[in-house]
Amino acid sequence: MIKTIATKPYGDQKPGTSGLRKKVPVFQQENYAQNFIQSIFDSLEDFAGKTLVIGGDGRYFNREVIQIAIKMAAANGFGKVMVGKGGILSTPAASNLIRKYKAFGGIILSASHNPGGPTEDFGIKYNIGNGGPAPEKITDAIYARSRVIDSYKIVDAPEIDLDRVTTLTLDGMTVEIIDPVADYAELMEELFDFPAIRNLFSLGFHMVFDAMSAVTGPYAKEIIERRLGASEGTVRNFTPLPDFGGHHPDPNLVHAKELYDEMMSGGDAPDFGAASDGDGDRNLIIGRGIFVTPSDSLAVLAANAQLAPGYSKGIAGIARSMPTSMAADKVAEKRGIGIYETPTGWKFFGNLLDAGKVTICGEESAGTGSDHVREKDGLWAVLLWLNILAVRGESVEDIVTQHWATYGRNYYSRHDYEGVDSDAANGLMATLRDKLPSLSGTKIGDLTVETADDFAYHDPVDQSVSKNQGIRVLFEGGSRVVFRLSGTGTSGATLRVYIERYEPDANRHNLETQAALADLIAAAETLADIRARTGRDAPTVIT
Ligand code: VG1
Ligand code: CO
Repeated sequence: MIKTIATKPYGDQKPGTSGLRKKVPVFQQENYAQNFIQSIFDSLEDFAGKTLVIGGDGRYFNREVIQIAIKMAAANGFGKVMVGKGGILSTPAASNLIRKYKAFGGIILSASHNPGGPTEDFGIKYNIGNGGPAPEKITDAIYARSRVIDSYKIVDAPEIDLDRVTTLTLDGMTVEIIDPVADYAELMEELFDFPAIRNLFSLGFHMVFDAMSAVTGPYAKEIIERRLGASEGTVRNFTPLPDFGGHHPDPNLVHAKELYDEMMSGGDAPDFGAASDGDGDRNLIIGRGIFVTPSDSLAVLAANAQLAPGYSKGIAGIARSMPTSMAADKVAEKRGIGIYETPTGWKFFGNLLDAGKVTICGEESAGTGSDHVREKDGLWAVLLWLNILAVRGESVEDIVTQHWATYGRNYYSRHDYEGVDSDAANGLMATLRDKLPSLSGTKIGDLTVETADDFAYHDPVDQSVSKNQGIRVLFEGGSRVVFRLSGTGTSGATLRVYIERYEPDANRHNLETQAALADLIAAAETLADIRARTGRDAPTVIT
């Protein structure tokens, strides 16, 4: 039976970089999740009888919201929902399902790399029929709707058993509980040379993968250990836990420090270390003795993708988010293929991928992916690396060093100041913005500002314009500093400062990154007065 329930709008349901993210207690307010889900449905057209994919990263509150979403989908007229068993679907696996089964769209429950638990983070994201995150036109409509919503529709029914693969009917709608891993694993087998990778493992190649007690555990177990024959124990922390074991499921050098230390431990270290985040779309790549920055990883993967069967015809072009280093641009220039610079967030890659302008995309925040789905894909990146390592028969360090020798090295680092007072962070950005017109030609230490602007993106496919996407200061010689505020945080503001320096000289490719960037780090402080404005002596996280 369909019930229409009266509700009152909340004013704060504006989706950020990747969906709506709030603390769990915020989501637990009366009808909070229901309001947002109904606002999504109210912003869509012509979905009667069609299919909706539903799943999440298994974090605290996942199961409750999945029950709500299924019952609301039935009440709103969807014909079918496909739900990952146990409520589990990694973000890239959900994207694949939407595409493969030509679903109308999908609801993904995740706050990605943010911690989980009763007082931590939760999130809801809507993906469209191409499998990718809803573009701004839709997220703006959802937000507008959420501000005036006065009722939602839900089917009155008992709890649905999510833990058995089965098909049932709910008030005329089909509910398919599916194996969350099978379709995704099949896609990976199509893209990569599994026999070559199996052979690599049989020769004693030693890998460790940290699933960070998050969603990739079951995927990595099936693919890396069962299908590729890596020894049992290769995949660690493989059981998705509602609170990720109390950790941040963020595969960076701070939150995956144990893995990093192991990989840096010398001659006995594994050949290859990797990790993925809460919802499985990010990746961390570390070779024995060498951390590969996500920006470098994007460039290396783009330069070598043709070694994997799925990309044997070559790639059409590369897209990167604006703050991502320009290492990928060097590859594109040399290959004579397109290079696109988009705002932060995967939703901006969708049009370029759909139009066939690019094959591989990446972000400095550890996101890499291709046209196989419309989300970034952590395990995909790990498997492409494995495929390249298997074919080239060289170490990660050798491959990266040779890459730098060929293209030059883009020293790169991101400094995050988390949990900063919002007014202070906004003040810092506003002051910088005001300075922009007068910056060209200014000298800071030995650096001279060439240009400075507030990045605006003109989508070449649908001509939409997105403004205020980050302040970038470009120095003579190709170095740059970028400032922007995070759109995924749930308390206060996070200031991100991105720092990059290009070094063509191979004799200078062995510097310590922070040292290589020291003059630019100092220039960022001079430009933005970070210490005084944030009250912080140092960044919270350096990646
Ligand atoms: C961050 C990253 C961005 C990424 C986004 C979602 O956004 O910088 O590159 O696409 O997270 O990633 P922001 O606005 O906080 O800088 V995930 O893995 O949290 O879906
Ligand atoms: Co993520």
